[in-house]
Amino acid sequence: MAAPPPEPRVIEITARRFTFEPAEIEVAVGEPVRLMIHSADGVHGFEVKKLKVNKMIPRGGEAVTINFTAKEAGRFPILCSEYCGDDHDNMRGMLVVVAPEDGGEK
Ligand SMILES: [Cu+2]
Repeated sequence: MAAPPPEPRVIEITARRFTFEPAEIEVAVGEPVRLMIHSADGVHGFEVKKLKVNKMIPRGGEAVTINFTAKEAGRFPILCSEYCGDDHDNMRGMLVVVAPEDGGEK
């Protein structure tokens, strides 16, 4: 019998002027991840240039889902890609992708 595909790990993120919460997200290379991002105020954006991710986060709190599996380790800045006010340029987060642990459980 075929094994079912692995369930992604769900990470909830809140975008609000002018921050992402949590500001730093850590995932592992090869780990399927589902980001569920919602806005606590107006329109924001969620962009990770290196992963070619760019989604508009609407006002009203409805969650936007982004599924991805990181393929390389590193630190990837998260930007707000929709102008949201005076401190928009400082609205930053960080996606930290770590190499899979050696000797982990199979
Ligand atoms: Cu913003």
